[in-house]
Amino acid sequence: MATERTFSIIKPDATRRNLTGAVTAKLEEAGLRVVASKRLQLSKEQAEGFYAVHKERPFFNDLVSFMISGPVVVQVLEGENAVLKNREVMGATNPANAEPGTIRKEFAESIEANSVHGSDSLENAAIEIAYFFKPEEIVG
Ligand code: RTP
Ligand code: MG
Repeated sequence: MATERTFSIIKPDATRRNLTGAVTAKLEEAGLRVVASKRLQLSKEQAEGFYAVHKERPFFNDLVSFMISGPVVVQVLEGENAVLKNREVMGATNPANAEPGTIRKEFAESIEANSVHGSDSLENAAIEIAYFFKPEEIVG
């Protein structure tokens, strides 16, 4: 097992319902440690850049609008197999398909307003962490 860092976003549907702490508790209960965290209002340009891989997808414009509809909390999570562990505790993209006990099963409103983002690979985690954090803002 390897100690990894992954990147998480608590999305606007969750901050709006004051679920920042509840979502973070789920991450911590899964064995992940929050080693960096900040609350941000994303600009349209920031959201478009972050989700650039999805720019040809039919849901891209709606996704960007949703992600700038309110504050987000961006976090760096550290732990054993953090990338996979975070994906497991998040649950499936569509909350209807998410396992019981996962963040999306308990909190998500819809396939779009699904409360959290998590990096899908170690390589993307490094890119996404660097998009939002300077090295000195991360304290392991
Ligand atoms: P994420 O990137 O946010 O961690 O979620 P994911 O890997 O589970 O899902 P992905 O396929 O990467 O999609 C990114 C986000 O776009 C929104 N989405 N909307 N309307 C739709 O059909 C649809 N599909 C995806 C969700 O907010 C999803 O998390
Ligand atoms: Mg994704």
